[in-house]
Amino acid sequence: MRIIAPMMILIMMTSTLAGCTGGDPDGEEIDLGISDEVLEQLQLQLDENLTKIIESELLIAQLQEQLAENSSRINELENNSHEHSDNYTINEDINLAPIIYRGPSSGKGDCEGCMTYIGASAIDLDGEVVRFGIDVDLDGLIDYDFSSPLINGAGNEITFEVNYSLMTMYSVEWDSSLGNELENRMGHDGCYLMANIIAVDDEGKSSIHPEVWYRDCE
Ligand SMILES: [Ca+2]
Ligand SMILES: [Ca+2]
Repeated sequence: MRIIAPMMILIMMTSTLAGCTGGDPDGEEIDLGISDEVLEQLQLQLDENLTKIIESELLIAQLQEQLAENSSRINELENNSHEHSDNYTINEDINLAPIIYRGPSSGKGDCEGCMTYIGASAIDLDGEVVRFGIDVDLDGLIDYDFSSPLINGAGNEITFEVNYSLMTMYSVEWDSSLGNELENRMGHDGCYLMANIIAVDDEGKSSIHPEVWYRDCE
């Protein structure tokens, strides 16, 4: 408000001068040597400055309004930012389930040795797979863990270091030769066996890969 101080001086000066030239209490005019021309100039300057003051006050009011609006917008953005950071924190806490990859092998059983062969692998993007195997009674729990060694049909054993993240052929001592018969379906009969391949991560979260194998029930 730098304008206001000089303006007050101008107002005071003008009032004083007006009083001085306007006359004293006795009604006699006192000539202070200030011409009407000078007074007129001062009056013009005063009017001009008053106009500037009014304009400045209007500008200040507009700026204050803008400031309040900006502050409100800043608060809103800060709140949104906190909300997003909260969401990010929540997302960080979500544990991803393992991903199961099915290998090219079939799950065909070999009932002479009652072995089943399954090619599979599993990875956990934010941890590690601690259990990997097959659920044959469909209760969501592993009944046979995938492990070393691989036992072939002749009973020979191949020992290997188990690494669930690598595609590996596993042998399981489970007779998967029998399935459930689907009959009288207008030629769409068949014999099928269902099983679940399950991977469990280090936080206990599991993934289930459903399998349907065609079998010969005869
Ligand atoms: Ca995980
Ligand atoms: Ca089970």
